Amino acid sequence: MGFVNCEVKDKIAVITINRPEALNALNSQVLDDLEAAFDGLDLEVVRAVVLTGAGEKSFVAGADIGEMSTLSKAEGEAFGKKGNDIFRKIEQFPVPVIAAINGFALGGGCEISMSCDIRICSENAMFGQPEVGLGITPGFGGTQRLARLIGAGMAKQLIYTAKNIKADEAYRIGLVNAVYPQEELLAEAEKMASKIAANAPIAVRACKKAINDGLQVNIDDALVIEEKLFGSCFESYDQREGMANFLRKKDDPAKVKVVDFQNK
Ligand code: CO8
Repeated sequence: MGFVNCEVKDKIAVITINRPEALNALNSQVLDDLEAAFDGLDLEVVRAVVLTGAGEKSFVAGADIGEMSTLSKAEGEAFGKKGNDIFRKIEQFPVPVIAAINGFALGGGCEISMSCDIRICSENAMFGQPEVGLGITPGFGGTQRLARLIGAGMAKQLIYTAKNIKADEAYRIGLVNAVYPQEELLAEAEKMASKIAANAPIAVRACKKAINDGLQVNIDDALVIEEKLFGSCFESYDQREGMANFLRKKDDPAKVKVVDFQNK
């Protein structure tokens, strides 16, 4: 599909932004292709998604500066909304999305990674919000998600100075969960995705929703959200079988097996 490749194997989808000649910069077509790739996933099958960029140099080097350079105010706002809508779709995607950041994650590249559930990166990764140096704001969610992820003080420093940071600094401030050699990154992302995919899918989805929705409200309302999602797991095959397996194990350790969760 155009600028985005999607491969599904063993319950995991790997979505690759594929515009390496422009360091995978996000133009309107890339954004459309990305949305189509997520929309096209069969959630009866896919239990986790890995999002990465083509090549060894860049994850995503930002929104396409050429395309943005002549926009009017109204067009700029519309372009910001287009990115925000798609990134929000990724953030709210029913199954977890892991960003495997294999190089530059600048501007919209850092922002798309922040709409994913988990970020891991290669040693050559570089993060930053260079927008104020271009005369704009981080308009694909950067002013909101960076502060929520790493705290307002550090987010303001990165955004106001437009200074790029390397992988080790991104790890230190909690922007990424782990740093790997470039050649190991995708395998590590797929390994993590497989681990997620082996757990009860209804429960994993409920956890994502509980964390995301709960963070938007006060703690009392958040705990009600948690209670409802906790309750929603019961009477499922996966809950019955997951717990029965534990009880069988107590009864007779030889009876332990890996539960084949069914998503039902
Ligand atoms: N947009 C368009 N093209 C790009 C972009 C980009 N963001 N980044 C790289 N490219 C292109 C280059 O133009 C070049 O193309 P060509 O070969 O045709 O000249 C090709 O990719 C390779 O790039 P370089 O030759 O520059 O590669 P270097 O290794 O020398 O440099 C850098 C790599 C440091 C990553 C450099 O390319 C760079 O600084 N890129 C721009 C990074 C940036 O500023 N990103 C933020 C963009 S703004 C943004 O993302 C806003 C998001 C919010 C939007 C809100 C909407 C209103």
